Amino acid sequence: MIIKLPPKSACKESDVTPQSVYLSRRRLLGSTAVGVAVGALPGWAAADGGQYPGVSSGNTPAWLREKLARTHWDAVTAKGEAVTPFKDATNYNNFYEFGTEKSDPGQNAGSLKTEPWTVVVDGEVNKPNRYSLEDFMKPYLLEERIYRLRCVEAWSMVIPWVGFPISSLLRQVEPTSRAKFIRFETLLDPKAMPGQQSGFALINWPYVEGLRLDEAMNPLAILAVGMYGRELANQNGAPLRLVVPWKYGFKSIKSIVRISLVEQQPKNTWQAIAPGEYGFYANVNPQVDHPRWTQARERRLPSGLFSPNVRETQMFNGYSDEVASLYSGMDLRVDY
Ligand SMILES: Nc1nc2c(c(=O)[nH]1)N[C@H]1C(S)=C(S)[C@@H](COP(=O)(O)O)O[C@H]1N2
Ligand SMILES: [Mo]
Repeated sequence: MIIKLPPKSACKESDVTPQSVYLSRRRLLGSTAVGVAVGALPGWAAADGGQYPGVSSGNTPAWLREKLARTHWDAVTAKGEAVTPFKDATNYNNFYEFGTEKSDPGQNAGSLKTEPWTVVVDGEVNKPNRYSLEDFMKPYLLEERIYRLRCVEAWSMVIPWVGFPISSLLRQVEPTSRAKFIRFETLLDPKAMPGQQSGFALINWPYVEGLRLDEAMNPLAILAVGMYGRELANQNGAPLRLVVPWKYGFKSIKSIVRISLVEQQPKNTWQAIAPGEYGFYANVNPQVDHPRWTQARERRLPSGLFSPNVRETQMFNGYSDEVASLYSGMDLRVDY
């Protein structure tokens, strides 16, 4: 992955939405369920899609709209940190299926058809199944998780996701005693995803990611179906993506169609491309530099050319209390 300077059009820091403002807007959104007209909401809070430049999500299906309205807001937050503007979260993306420039996914992901969507759960489980997304989601209450997202390229955002813990899914499908890892696969559809036509030939499509089973069981690890109180934008991995906030962003695989419980550690996409630079664990760690750049600091977006918004990177992206015990006894320089 390549570090690029933000374009001149990048927003100013003053455009950042303070969390208090985001939260009060979001409460308004929650109240749509009890009759506030959608037209009374701030533009970005309306859950019907299509009104943001570069946001190419489809029409929110009714079942998802209903589920979103019943979200448990504020389940976890990045306290005191500003939420990244929606505009940045949806126009500065990594989603190589739609091109390698940060603006490509926002411009190209409209070709992704997210309804109907099928999710397969297979491998070492007592209850393998093939679901429509609606059935897949049925048992779970959605929660809002406001998390830091730290890309291995040394930029970061704060994004309010809506989703549910993977542990809830695992309890439903019952991994067998042989299951040691969970493997995720993105949709393979070169017609809808131009990047898969060979544009970035280094990747052996589809994109694959994985977690150790105990990592997947950690309460912070979620499957997201929404962001900013609405459905996921296509460029952010609609209609279903992984979010593991203590790991570099490439672990958070987008547009998932297959979830497999497996015995062997899966080979994830970036590890397969450059094993000396990207590992399986990919825990955010300011003490272990990327071979080509430091991981001690990050640019928190939006970050202007003349007023770079640079922060110290935190161990496990600030989630040590919740996850450090998963790695006790491991040498994180070896298992990077
Ligand atoms: N299928 C797929 N998932 C992916 C990627 C990708 O190229 N393809 N990029 C990853 C990287 S490198 C990052 S930083 C995050 C970015 O998520 P965002 O665009 O929603 O901020 O998605 C991750 N998930
Ligand atoms: Mo990334």
